Amino acid sequence: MTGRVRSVLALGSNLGDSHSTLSLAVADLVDSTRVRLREVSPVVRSIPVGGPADQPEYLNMVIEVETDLGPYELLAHCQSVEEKHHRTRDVRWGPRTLDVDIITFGDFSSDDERLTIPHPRAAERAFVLQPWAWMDSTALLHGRLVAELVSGAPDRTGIQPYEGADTQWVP
Ligand code: A4P
Ligand code: MG
Repeated sequence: MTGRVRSVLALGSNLGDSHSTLSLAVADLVDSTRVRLREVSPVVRSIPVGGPADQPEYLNMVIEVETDLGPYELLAHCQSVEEKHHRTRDVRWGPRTLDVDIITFGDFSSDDERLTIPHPRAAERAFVLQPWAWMDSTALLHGRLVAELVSGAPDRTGIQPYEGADTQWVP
């Protein structure tokens, strides 16, 4: 693959100071001449999907970057940023200080377990789709408008814009 490719990355956090973790992680992800930031979504609060009961709510966001890294190099870069923010992998879908997933990578598609592109669960997850649609109302996933996919996502009612740590939210 040559040239620069646009890629959408999804970030999530539900442990620690999630808002500052997300801000620092965006800065770390684009702190490279090889990964440029193009767009940033609003941060949303979201009800946990799957995983252990009683885990805290998440903050989620997406960004669009432009990169000349290959897809596996970008995955390694995302994982190094997760490590930097003390991500440990204990429980699948369990609480985490930082999760960074590659949602799309240009037109590239792959069903490799190590890197599945587009991300296999993104099309049904409002915590990815809603911030993405707010960032880019024309975005497409699997040939469908992301803004329309949101309305079919089971967790869509569990999403709201993040307006600061002190705001009350009764979903
Ligand atoms: N991997 C394969 N494809 C990709 C990809 N496109 N991007 C592999 C990133 N990684 C990919 O990921 C496990 C393995 O997936 C990696 O080794 C990589 O090679 P992980 O990050 O170690 O584990 P995980 O995140 O616990 O698993 P997974 O399957 O990525 O979980 P999901 O599907 O990302 O779900 N609810 C709310 N409200 N907000 C959230 O952010 N996140 C999850 C995690 C569940 N519920 C949530 C949220
Ligand atoms: Mg992940």
